[in-house]
Amino acid sequence: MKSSNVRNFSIAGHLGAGKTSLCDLMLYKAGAVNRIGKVTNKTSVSDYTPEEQSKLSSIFASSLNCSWKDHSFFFFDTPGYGEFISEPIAVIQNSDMTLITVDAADGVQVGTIKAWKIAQSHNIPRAFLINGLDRELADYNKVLNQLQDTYGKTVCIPITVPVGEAASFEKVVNILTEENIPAEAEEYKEQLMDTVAESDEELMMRYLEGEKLTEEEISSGLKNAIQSGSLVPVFVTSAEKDLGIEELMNSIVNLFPEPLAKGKIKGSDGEEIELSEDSIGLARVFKSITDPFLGQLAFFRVYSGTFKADSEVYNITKSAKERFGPILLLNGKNQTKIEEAVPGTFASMVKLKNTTLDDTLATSNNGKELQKMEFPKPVMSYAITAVKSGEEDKIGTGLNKICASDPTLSVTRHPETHEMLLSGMGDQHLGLVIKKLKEENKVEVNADIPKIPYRETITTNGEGHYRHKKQTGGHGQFAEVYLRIAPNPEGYEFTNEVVGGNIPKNYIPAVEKGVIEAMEDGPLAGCLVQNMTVTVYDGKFHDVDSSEMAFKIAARSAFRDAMEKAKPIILEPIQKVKIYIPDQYMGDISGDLNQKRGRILGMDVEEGMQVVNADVPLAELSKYATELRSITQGNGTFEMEFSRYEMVPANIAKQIIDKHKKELEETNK
Ligand SMILES: Nc1nc2c(ncn2[C@@H]2O[C@H](COP(=O)(O)OP(=O)(O)OP(=O)(O)O)[C@@H](O)[C@H]2O)c(=O)[nH]1
Ligand SMILES: [Mg+2]
Repeated sequence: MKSSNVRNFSIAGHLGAGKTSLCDLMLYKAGAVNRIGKVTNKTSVSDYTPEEQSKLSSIFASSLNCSWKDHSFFFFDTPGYGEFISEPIAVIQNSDMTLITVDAADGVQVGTIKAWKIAQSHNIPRAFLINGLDRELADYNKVLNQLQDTYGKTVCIPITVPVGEAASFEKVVNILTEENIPAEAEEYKEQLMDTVAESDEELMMRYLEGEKLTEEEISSGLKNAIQSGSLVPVFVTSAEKDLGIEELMNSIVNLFPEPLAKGKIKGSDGEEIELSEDSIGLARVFKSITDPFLGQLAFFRVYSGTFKADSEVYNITKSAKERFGPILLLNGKNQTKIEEAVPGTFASMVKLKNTTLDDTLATSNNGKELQKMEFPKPVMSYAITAVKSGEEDKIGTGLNKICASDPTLSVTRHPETHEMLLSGMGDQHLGLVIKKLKEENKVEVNADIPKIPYRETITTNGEGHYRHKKQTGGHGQFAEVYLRIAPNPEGYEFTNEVVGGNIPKNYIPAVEKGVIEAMEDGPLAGCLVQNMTVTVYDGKFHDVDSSEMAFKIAARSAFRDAMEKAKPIILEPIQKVKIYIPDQYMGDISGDLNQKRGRILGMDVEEGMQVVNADVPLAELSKYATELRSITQGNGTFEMEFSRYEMVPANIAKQIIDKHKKELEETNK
């Protein structure tokens, strides 16, 4: 197999646009399967997991391959559902081309825009596929215009077009190769020929002189423009009526980039690495799953050189040797073995000992590490607890194992609330993790809304004093501390202004320790106290009875005394939120943000979508992934990150304080 005969691509786009149906048809046309798999009757090669079959929708990216006209296609079908975004992100970043599938009735949707953004931000060339030509409400021209309005009239140009009456298209033709093309396609053909001519002066002369260019000349003239993103070819199909599939597959051969076309890739040190067929083998592990039959399965994309089955390879990231067994090509869950993998191959390997997601594999230990992949931050968390005590460790280990294969998942122990947090992209994403955790580990867990890590601070200066004195049996305990606290927007600072040795120097660290301990358990609601300068300025000690412990105790109480006088308040985390929604939901979204005590900072239009930037308290966002989905019927997404702490309004502060009091009473009972 030669790399120039490989076509590597990803299929992405909005939920239900027909990606998986298209994949099943391509596999059938290419003879990779004997029967057409169908999502709706649970026979799809790509949607093969029980979860996908019960949802009738993709959840995981699936590896697929077939041969077409002496070319090997390596491609991945990805889910359109927004919460499983890590799947298309990992795949798109590692493909040579992204085919963005758009529904012929619904047009550009949030999943379309996401797929475009991911590909564009990684300089991955793009093509559009308008699928569902047969749908009752399909409007090819409207969707084409919408793509052109959004991404450029001279950028998105059809290569294949439907022929016939709008309501009953009977075929799809390639406007570059077919003689009889619809009148309106002539204009596109001219635009394409101009692009071809621009790519090469000699071609330009011959074209201007009226000479007919060969299909090969035309496609090589278009490939550069596609590679650079200045041309985004638009195809059209009906996966239901089997229209335009072969035309699309022919264009994949003729127009999609060759794996080595871009010539280089970024290394982890930011330097470019040259790619070639015969240099050191380099591959990135971009997906890793635990298969019930095969065990740990690492999917990798070969960038350079050739990997051979049953050979020694190096994990550059981990500086470790690995042993390759047979190289597997997967079609969904069906595997075939190959002897070697050339640039552009999507292949997989079982039982690698030291390899995890995003590692670079090489055929020599001189290989350079590839740049790390990028993923969005989680937007929703659950606090996970064990139903049966004693199972905490098992749960932690199980969750860590699941999270290792999905970069948009994380398990952390919150340093302030001490809860075990499972974070991800939404309730369905997290629900799937919990289901898997229960099944694989036979444990029972509770998943609750996490506690908000409120904080406390002061609004004015305060003075505190405490004299700790105890006489018990032998020698007693004695320490006395005077301190001042003052608001400090910069953070925490501790200063010592004790003179005359009233508190000897060696006890000052104990005083600070007492203060820090007290700051971890604020007086209002037991939260972390922040933003103040604490100054110890006087005290008393006793030769025999003073000790570090005594000074710690005195400092803790002196600090509490000062806090009471310094008008303490509760602070809450405020998140910076960016929401993407279609225009028609603007009213509902801003109304909802208002109710959530949010502040809209600005609105923008990006690629035909409304973008709302707002500051919203974290306490109001614990279910936002779910709420946004229901407000927009799945057509909105959002990102968020921590911005700062702000004062909680009085009525809410009261609720927090009362709740804390109750909890204290409960534990003291
Ligand atoms: N009428 C019509 N229906 C189609 C076409 N393509 C797919 N469908 C149907 O649309 C539904 C969704 O198709 P899928 O192929 O699962 O769509 P998808 O893009 O893979 O969806 P996700 O994986 O959930 O993002 C299925 O019921 C398909 O049978 C088409 O061209 N015409
Ligand atoms: Mg699908």
